[in-house]
Amino acid sequence: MISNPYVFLGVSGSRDRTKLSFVGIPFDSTSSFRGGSRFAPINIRQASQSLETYSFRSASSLEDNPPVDEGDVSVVHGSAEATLRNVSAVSEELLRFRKVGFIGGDHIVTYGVVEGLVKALGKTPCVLVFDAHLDFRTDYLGFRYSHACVTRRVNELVGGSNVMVIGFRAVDSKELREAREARLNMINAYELTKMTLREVSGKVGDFLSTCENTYISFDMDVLDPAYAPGVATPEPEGLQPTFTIDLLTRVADERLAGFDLVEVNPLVDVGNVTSFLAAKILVELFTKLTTTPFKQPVR
Ligand SMILES: [Mn+2]
Repeated sequence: MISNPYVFLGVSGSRDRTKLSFVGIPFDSTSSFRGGSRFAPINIRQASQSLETYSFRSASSLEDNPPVDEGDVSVVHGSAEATLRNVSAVSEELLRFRKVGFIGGDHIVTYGVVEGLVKALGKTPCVLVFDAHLDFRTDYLGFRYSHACVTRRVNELVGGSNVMVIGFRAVDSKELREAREARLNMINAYELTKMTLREVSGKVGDFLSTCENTYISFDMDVLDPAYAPGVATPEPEGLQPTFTIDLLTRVADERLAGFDLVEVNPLVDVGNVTSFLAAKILVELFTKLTTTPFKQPVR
């Protein structure tokens, strides 16, 4: 692990008081369109310095119990395999005893986190993916460990009926067909934007109803590029922030072992708005988790 000049929210929490951690994964070697998400952990930390810690959703503040900023995973630029081994080791060790927000980095880092979680649990969690893309290709440009294949790889780890992807609107017809064949649970953006919050959370709740442990992977590009332009692969007609944060905080209950937020790219951002929104999402999610009774992952 590598420590940083900035920590999330400007102050790192006490390990005794809080079982929440913040971990950066500054790796973007599989980005195929516009690289730069390796700078997201430091930028989101910096943006967070100016945010307040009170959440009206949770009627609570992170002020007294901010997450412990563990620093960044040592990454190996150019090697997804070597980086994922490090991510998996950190994830396995931390997720046994703590709930962790992992901040990418490009989306492939999710594979390492989920692999570590499966080892920590000794069984498979349910994985809820927010993403503009299905990321269900067998390989992309010849690489299996690419951001464009991550949901396929996660599906191989935990099984299709244990994965739900919501908010997607960018697919090719072959990957859509294969996702259906793999029994992936899906709510695309076109369906989702016509549903009420109650309808969507009901559908997600049904999917999670049989799960002992859950994990959320949040790709920032699920949001509309008007709100989150600083991402590696923007896709128009996305979700709105308030609706999305309401949904996220509703489904993040005591079963949530950990989550990630990936694909913020400060190099193509506009006035840092994407990093500010990412930091806000983290404040809301972490606050929700501090107001939820802590439950050790079920092994
Ligand atoms: Mn994506």
